[in-house]
Amino acid sequence: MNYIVENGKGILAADESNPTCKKRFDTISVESTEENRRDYRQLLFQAEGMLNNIGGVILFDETIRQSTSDGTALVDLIKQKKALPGIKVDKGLTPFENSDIEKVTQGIEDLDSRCEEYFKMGALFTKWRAVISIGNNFPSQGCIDENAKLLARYAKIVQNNNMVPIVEPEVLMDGSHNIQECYDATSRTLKSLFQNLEKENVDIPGTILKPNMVTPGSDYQEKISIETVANETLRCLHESVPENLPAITFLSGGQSETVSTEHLDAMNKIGGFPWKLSFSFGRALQAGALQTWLGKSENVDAAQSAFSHRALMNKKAALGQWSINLEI
Ligand code: 5MM
Repeated sequence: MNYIVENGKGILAADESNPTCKKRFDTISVESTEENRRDYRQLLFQAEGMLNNIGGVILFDETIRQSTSDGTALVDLIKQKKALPGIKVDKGLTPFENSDIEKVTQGIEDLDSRCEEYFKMGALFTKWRAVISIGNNFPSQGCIDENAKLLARYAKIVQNNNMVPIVEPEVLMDGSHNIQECYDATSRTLKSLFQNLEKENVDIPGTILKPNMVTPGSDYQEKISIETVANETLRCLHESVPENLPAITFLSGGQSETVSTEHLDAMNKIGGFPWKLSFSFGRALQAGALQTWLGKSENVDAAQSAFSHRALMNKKAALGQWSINLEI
């Protein structure tokens, strides 16, 4: 597991479910067919910047079974770049107790047998995403606790199957809430998560946390400084995350590519924490590559360069060595 985040390396989250992939492809007017999804993921996994910057890739069920047109398994492309293959094992969201807004994550019933299969297919780590929303009367403690309980049961099952679980409790950026409201929701979520992990006897040194950063909502009007987000995120983590957790790999959650990098870099420059602090970005690693690719084979090289650049920038940020001059 340490390998995944060694020397500033991080994780590429390429585990978009087919509906999410369609949303991303719609922005570049590319049809979300199985072949196009395969071609796009192949482009990413073959990019030069995978090497030394990306320690693990989270795949979706369809992708772990796919091969290139010349018959190379996509899992093998990842291994050729010295990264470890991982797999998203949750089955998406369903309403929490008939709520219109709050959600719980599905997929626990047959998780054990699916883990057995994924391990045989080469997966070495897994991911389960829970989603927490902020609004007038939520998140409710009931929804937080139910999601935390499921994350803990998931982590235990995965460890029993000899893989490393990534626990992802994502407090969404959607809304106009301020940074304090995000802090409170994140803090309650992390506290409940670690209480439940302990209750389930999950091995914390064998677990990775994938949290949101503590930011205001995406519709919040005031500008909040990079330093404030970095300080509030670290304060929140210090308050709730045990010291024997080895690694925290952030999601980007809708922040732009550069802002995600800047926040990660600012936290690593502050330092003073016991965990490795790195990235497990989806959109913040892929946005530029996707907009460059546009589904055209003649754009593959340029799209790979865009992705490789982002991967390197985030590695620098995970080491606290990023600066804006490197972006040019
Ligand atoms: C890449 O998207 C992942 C799967 O989401 P869906 O089940 O909704 O398709 C998602 O879990 C992702 O790994 C995280 O949200 C991190 O991605 P971002 O874009 O927030 O960095």
